[in-house]
Amino acid sequence: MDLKNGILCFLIILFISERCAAQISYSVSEEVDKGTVVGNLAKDLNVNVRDLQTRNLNIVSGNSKKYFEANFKTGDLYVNERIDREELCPNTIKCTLNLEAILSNPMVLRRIEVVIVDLNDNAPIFVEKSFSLNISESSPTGEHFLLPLAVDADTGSNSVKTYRLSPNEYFSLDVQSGGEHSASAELVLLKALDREKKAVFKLTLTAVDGEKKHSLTLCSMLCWSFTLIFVTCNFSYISYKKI
Ligand SMILES: [Ca+2]
Ligand SMILES: [Ca+2]
Ligand SMILES: [Ca+2]
Repeated sequence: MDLKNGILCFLIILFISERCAAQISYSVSEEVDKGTVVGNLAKDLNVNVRDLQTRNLNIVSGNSKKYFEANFKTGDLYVNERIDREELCPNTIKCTLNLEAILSNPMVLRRIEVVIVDLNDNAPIFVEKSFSLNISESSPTGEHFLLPLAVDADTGSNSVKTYRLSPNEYFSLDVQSGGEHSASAELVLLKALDREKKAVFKLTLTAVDGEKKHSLTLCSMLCWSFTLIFVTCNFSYISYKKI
């Protein structure tokens, strides 16, 4: 590359980098009402509100849905479509929507990142359609038994945080908190079994998501549970019940 071409490349890169200045970052909760303001574009693009129209502000994204629109009277970027984090970013912890704001005369291009904040809007569910657990009456106390995991479409603290077992004197739960991941639980035998005294145990395992302060958590706790029937003989049975 000769000196002339090198200078030309440098000037082009300088021009592009000036036009593509720092990214604008916003965040908004999923499922908010249409019209919810995300941020003020006029302020963040550092232009007068009336210039947004005269300079043909265009908001571009790679999504088929137009999740955001600009209000040319106020300069606000607002929510234009329902945003469902679970539909947009299934099985991912961080969810972002990337946009570009383009102004003409002179041309300015700014990248906009909108972080979609998760709400606890999904209850944990047990995927297994049937489950049985046969326990020998000779099992020693303290023995652990694997239990089915519940799944929750939400993420982080809105996912499965713990499990609860209906009160009984023979079994307890050993719950492994998964930190950022979903919790898991094992059944622990507390007391020696005697098939002649009691052959079937009906216990309810409940998956709990989020934190108690969220009203939706209460719904998750009450809405989903299933009944396990433990047997000490060959008979086994399970039924789901919606409380
Ligand atoms: Ca959702
Ligand atoms: Ca959610
Ligand atoms: Ca949840």
